Amino acid sequence: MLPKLYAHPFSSYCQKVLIALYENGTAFEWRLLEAPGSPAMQEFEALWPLKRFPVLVDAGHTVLESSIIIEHLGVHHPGPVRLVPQDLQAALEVRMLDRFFDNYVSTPQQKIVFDRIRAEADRDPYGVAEARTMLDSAYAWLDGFIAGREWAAGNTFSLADCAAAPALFYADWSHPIGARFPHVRAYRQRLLARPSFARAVEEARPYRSYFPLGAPDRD
Ligand SMILES: N[C@@H](CCC(=O)N[C@@H](CS)C(=O)NCC(=O)O)C(=O)O
Repeated sequence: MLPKLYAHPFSSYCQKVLIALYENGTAFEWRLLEAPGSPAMQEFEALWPLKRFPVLVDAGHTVLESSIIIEHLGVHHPGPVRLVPQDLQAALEVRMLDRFFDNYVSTPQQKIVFDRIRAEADRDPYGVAEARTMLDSAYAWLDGFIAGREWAAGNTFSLADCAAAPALFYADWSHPIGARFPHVRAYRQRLLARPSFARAVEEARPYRSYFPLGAPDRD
């Protein structure tokens, strides 16, 4: 049986996993989380009451969290592109950078977006300002770190780049990566040109009207 992925094409954390699947041409069954009450949605809600996606079900195992799903795919469905290095020290750096993109790029990016879909009275301008400051700090650190590197962990595309691609894609839409961060902007472009991510971006294109801040007319 193929692994089943409960996911939505416009979701950044789902794209992170899709990149890993596409890098290795791994066959899987899409369980599209689109219509409320659909069979896929009901299965998903029963699997994971916290209702965060993606979720992977593989050979009877329910696998939660995008990073762990990618690690699981590497263990159980290895392909030509190893996304977590075998070398333990190199793997630690990849995991550290994966945490950076999730915690300090995706999390503040989502704070900005989710604030916008709240009722006006429930909005949190202080929290949004903090998120913008966090993104500026993350961009500044990354600009120095990524200068001279092709991919996050060096010359080899990894789990960290799977995390970086959708994180920086939507972060730039939510809090633009300024011209003072040329290395981050160039890295984002390299990620957009990577065929696995380009495919995920194309598959998500029909859903751009869902972006609460209004999707820019680019990318
Ligand atoms: N730490 C989780 C984050 C998953 C997550 O936040 N997914 C978003 C979609 S990109 C979600 O489920 N949003 C639904 C909600 O917040 O209600 C992971 O890495 O998989």
